[in-house]
Amino acid sequence: MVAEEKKDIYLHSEIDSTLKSIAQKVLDDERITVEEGVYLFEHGELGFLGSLADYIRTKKHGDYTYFNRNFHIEPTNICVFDCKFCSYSRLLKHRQEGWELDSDAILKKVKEYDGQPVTEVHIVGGVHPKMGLHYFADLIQRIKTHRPGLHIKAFTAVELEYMCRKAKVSFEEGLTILKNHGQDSLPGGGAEIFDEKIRAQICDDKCTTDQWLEIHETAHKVGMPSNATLLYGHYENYAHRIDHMNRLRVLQDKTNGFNTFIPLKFRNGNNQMSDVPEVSIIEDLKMYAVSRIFLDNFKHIKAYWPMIGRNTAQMSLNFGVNDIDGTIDDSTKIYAMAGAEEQSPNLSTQELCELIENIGRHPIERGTLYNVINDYKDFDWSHQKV
Ligand code: V47
Ligand code: SF4
Repeated sequence: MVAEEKKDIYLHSEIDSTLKSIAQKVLDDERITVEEGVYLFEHGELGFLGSLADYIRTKKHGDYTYFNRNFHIEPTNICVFDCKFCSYSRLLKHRQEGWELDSDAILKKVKEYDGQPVTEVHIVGGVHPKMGLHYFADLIQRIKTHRPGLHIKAFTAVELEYMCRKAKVSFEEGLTILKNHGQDSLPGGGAEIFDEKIRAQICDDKCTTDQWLEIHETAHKVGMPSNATLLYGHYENYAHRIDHMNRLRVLQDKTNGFNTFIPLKFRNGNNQMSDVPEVSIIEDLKMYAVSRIFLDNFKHIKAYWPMIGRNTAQMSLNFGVNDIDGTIDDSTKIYAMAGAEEQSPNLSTQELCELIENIGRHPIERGTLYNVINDYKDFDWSHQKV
């Protein structure tokens, strides 16, 4: 549908005057305010939010839908912190239930992917008191030396804050050391929810909101881009979600260092918040759509399919999402342990591409920084199994 026809839909459908004026702003390429963001969550029905988000996505990306080929390494699930939503970590006192991989074991895992066409390794885990900045810097260097072309996306701001504190270095010094040893970028985890009161309810002992933002700002300054997440569907309300996105939008205006925004749905399996019901798929789609509309300075919105399942991930592509990540195997345990949709996340490249093509989009394998690696439009799969 061409943009002009779409414009008519927004302006003539049965929506109130505030929603109309928000739609008009979007069509005029104007930024919406915090109050308008909250209004969209509270009063925008799903179809309306979807068309608005899809209009923006189409304008930014056309039919391109991205995925990448990566694998995850989780060095340990021992963690000094005690986030109430976490199903994965084992406190030090329950150490026997945890795992700790030393540097040789991690390098061995990297070597298992030798010869496979992966472009990224994603390294995150619990915050282990004995695995410090210099241990990880050395590990990164060993991985980089072994496979120089592999993009290393590693350590959440939570891990980084702890590493720098223990090593008694500033964030800038710590991040520069890691960068000089070969780290390329930061993942978006640990953001949870920025509102200080809700954050204290779900994770009161780890890095603060201000520290999370400072670490990402510093990473951007020293030349490492990063992602951002938001954990939704627990104690927060719509205003908290918009406040979170607004703090990201302000920082992105300053640094332009964020690649992608990833809303993460709270899953209630096996954690201290198991009494909190999970939100519906409608709410998931609303979250994607409003983030696409609100975060005008973020180029990409990613749905992490192992968490929400391949069907919801496919639907999300009509609600502003233009990237569905793409782990190639079941190398991450974080979500399976929380009751995520995909207990053994494994989609072949062909399946990922079909999922994208089945809704009329154009599958693109990307590198971490959204460089095009392979264009899979109308790819002939009969000769190749990848
Ligand atoms: O910060 C933990 C979340 C995050 C639960 O940057 C949970 O490309 C839901 O951020 N229910 C870490 N979520 C993972 C992460 C991530 C994942 C994929 C890609 C990227 C990227 C980043 O996982 C944590 C927390 O928000 N998490 N437990 C749970 N029960
Ligand atoms: Fe530790 Fe991360 Fe789990 Fe929090 S979410 S307890 S920091 S592993």
